[in-house]
Amino acid sequence: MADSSNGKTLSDYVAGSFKGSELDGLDAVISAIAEGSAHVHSQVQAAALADALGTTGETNVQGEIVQRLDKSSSDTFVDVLNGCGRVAVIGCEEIEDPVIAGDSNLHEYIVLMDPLDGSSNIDVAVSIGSIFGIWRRNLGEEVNNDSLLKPGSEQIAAAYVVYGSSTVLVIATHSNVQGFTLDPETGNFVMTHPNLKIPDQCPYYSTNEGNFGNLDDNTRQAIMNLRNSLSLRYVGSLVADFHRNLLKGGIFLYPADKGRPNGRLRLMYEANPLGFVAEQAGGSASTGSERILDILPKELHQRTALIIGNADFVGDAVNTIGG
Ligand code: AHM
Ligand code: MG
Repeated sequence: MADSSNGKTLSDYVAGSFKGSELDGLDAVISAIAEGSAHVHSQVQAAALADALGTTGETNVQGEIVQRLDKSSSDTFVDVLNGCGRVAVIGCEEIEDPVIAGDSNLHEYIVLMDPLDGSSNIDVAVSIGSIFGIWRRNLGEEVNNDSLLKPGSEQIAAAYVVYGSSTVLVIATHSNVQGFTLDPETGNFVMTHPNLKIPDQCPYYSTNEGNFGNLDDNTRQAIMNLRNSLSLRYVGSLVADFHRNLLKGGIFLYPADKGRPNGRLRLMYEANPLGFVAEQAGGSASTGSERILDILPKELHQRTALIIGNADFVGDAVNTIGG
């Protein structure tokens, strides 16, 4: 449950948690993400007033239309992450190739990110978010375009931000998930959701029911099982759906379908980071046949099916999909 009495800021938390440990330097990476998130929060809040909604007229590497806020949030996070002096290489949904820092051989961290998740909701004042997976690299290894092709199980931290009715930043390290809310007056993130664990109860399922007709028989059965006992909640922004299910209990499914045999969501900067958060909070994440974090990635922008949330319900769905 949220405990707003704590009052600890994100700066207090990172300063006391990583310095001098094997995660030394992670404080700078997390602080950069927080700084960028506060900036993107302001961009999102003011977008309509600043005439910053709508598209750039470009399509990204996924073949999707780039929103202006997609581009500005990508630029913001690339700047702060490069500026923190700890990140060797960044992989980003909006950028085709990895961004390698000039002095990358000195930097220990790799960050993969979806800088603004929930593109279809950007222009309509519905919750959107940012997602980050963080890996540590071996300083002895050369940094190149393949340096970030590591399995999700090797993440040392993950984070996401929801720009919703409030702006919340959730950070996961091993067995440790902490939530912070942005105080827009001060620009500080304050700990409001300490020690998050996904609840045992599972009142919600989240899926795009419009895709039902394109699913195979077993996946349809898995969805029908959920329909019979749970309430449907689907925002259409992965971060927002995941966050609700983490706090209230639930399961999210974006399975493979006839038109998308590899699923719709991206492995490296959507499924892996949220899979890491889910597992640290006592939940789980699967493709329907394999643990998300065990996938050996082949390319930066690869897609995956994703079933994530309450471990028991994910397990039941996977069993039904597997037949
Ligand atoms: P995006 O990263 O371009 O925003 O796309 C990912 C989004 C997820 O946030 C969400 O879960 C999914 O796409 C919604 O897809 P659909 O509109 O097919 O239901
Ligand atoms: Mg996304």
